[in-house]
Amino acid sequence: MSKKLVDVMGDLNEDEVIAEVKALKEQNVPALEIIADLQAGMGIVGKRFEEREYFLSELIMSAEIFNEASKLIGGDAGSGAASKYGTFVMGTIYDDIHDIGKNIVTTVMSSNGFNVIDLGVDVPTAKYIEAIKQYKPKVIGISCLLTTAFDNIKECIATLEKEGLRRDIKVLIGGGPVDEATCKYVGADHVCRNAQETVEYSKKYMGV
Ligand code: B12
Repeated sequence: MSKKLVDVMGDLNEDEVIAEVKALKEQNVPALEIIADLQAGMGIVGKRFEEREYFLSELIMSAEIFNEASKLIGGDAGSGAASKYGTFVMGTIYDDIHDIGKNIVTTVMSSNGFNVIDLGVDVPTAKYIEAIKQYKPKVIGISCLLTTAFDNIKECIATLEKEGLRRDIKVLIGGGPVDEATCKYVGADHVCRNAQETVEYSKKYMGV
C-alpha cells in the first residue's frame, strides 16, 4: 500500500497523484493495488466533504483526478483472460450517478473474461428487466453510493422477484456505504467490497 498515494489523493493534489501512480506502475505494483489506494484516498475526500472541509467542487475534482489516474493505470486491471465465462449485467441504481466504482468493476470483470453489459448510471428497474430478458445473465451487479437510493435497490430486486426473474440469478451489490445490513435490507445475495471479490464470487457461482 502506498500511503503517499492515499494522502495525495485525499489532498486532491493531481500532479502528485499522477507522479505516484507512474512511479508505482514502474515498480510493477499490480493495478488493483493502485486502485485500492486511490479508493482509500476517495474515502478521505468523502470524510472531508461530510465534515464540510470540502464541497461539491472538490467531489467533482476528486472524480476527475481518479479518472486521469485510471487512464494511466490502463487495461491491466485483470488477468487478460480471453475466454468468455458468462454474462454480467451491471449498472448504478436510479437516482444515483456515481460511476467510478462501477467502471472499475466492469473493466476488471471484462478483462477477466466475463461478457459485461454496462447499463450506465441512474438505471431504472425496467432497464434491468429488459437486460435480464435479453442477455440472460447469471449474475447482475447494482452499484449504489447513496444511502437515499437503498430503497430503489430494494424496489428493483422486489420487482425482479415479482416478474419471476430473480430465481436463477445472483444479485451483487456494492459501493461505498453498502454493507451486509444493506444486503439483507434490499434482498441482494452478496456485497462485494472491490472488483477482485466480484470476479471471485462470479467465477465461483458460474462454476468456473
Ligand atoms: C466522487 C464522488 C462524487 C462524484 C461522482 C463522479 C462519478 N463520475 O462517479 C460527484 C461529484 C458527481 C458526486 C455527487 C454527489 N455525491 Co458523491 N461522492 C464521491 C466520493 C468522494 C467518491 C466515490 C468514489 O468514486 N469512490 C471510489 C470508488 C472506486 O469506490 P466505490 O464507488 O466504493 O467502488 C468500489 C467498491 O465499492 C466496489 N463497488 C462499487 N460498486 C459496486 C457494485 C457492485 C455490483 C459490486 C460487486 C462492487 C461495487 O468496487 C469498486 C472498486 O473497488 C464519495 C465518498 C466515498 N468515500 O465514497 C462521495 C459520496 C458517495 N457522495 C455523496 C453525496 C452526498 C453526493 C451528492 C448528493 C452531493 C450533492 N450535494 O449533490 C451528489 C449525488 C449525485 C447523484 N445523484 O448521484 C455522499 C453520500 C452520502 C450518503 N450517505 O449517501 C458520499 C459518501 C460523500 C460523503 N461522505 O458525504 N459524488
